[in-house]
Amino acid sequence: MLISLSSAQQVAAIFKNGDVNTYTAFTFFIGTMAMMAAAAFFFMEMRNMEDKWRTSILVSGLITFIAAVHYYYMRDYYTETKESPTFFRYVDWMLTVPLMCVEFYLITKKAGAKIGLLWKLIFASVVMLVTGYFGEAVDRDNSVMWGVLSGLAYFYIAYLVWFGEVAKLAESAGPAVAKATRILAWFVLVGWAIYPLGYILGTPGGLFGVTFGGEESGAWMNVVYNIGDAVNKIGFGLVIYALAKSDSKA
Ligand SMILES: *C/C=C(C)/C=C/C=C(C)/C=C/C1=C(C)CCCC1(C)C
Repeated sequence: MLISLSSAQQVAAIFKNGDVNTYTAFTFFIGTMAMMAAAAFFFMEMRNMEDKWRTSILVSGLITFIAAVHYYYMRDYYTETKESPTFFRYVDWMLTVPLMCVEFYLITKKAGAKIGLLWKLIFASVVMLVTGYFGEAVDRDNSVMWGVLSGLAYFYIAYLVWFGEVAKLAESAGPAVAKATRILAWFVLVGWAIYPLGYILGTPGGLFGVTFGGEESGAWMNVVYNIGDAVNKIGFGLVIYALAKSDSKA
């Protein structure tokens, strides 16, 4: 059964005693539902689009569907153990972030994007996530170094979509694609920056050991990541959806 009784009880409990555990469980729960709804929406809307946009909408659906499944497991893991579901989190990201790179490739392909660009984006995202995983789960003592390495790969992706090949191709692909790409570039710069914030909060001594709501900052890491995922996965998909829809009408 997808929605266990305990989830419903947890949701009810949140409004009674809002501590970090209940907020975390709540955002996992809401995250699962939101990702499921978004996936259903994108899959259903596929057939209302012109052929050339169907793959892009399919990829938006896959990103949110994969996230929904991982959120289901992460919520379970978290409520059972009260520990960060780091492994599921990174498996999710390893699947969904490269798919976001595929989105950039697909919308600039019409302007001549080569497969090499896709591999560059995917390679950078894998470096970003593997180094992040090392800092969070394997070699925690050196989390600052791993975080910096991960950040370099992140800036490279941001560079490609703001000023590099992606930006240039999008400019020559017409105003609709150029505009959508600029919005997606903002997602990468601002939306994706939520994650290093979560990482810094979750790193021992991160943010100089500040506390929120009586908890050490690290306790809030999953809330921050869950907000980031909702903004980025659903928002990203909706930008692609709006682009495909306006172009399918025109
Ligand atoms: C749907 C999931 C997305 C868009 C995940 C994106 C994740 C990042 C941009 C993570 C970036 C990180 C850094 C830039 C430094 C610290 C380690 C990470 C992995 C949290």
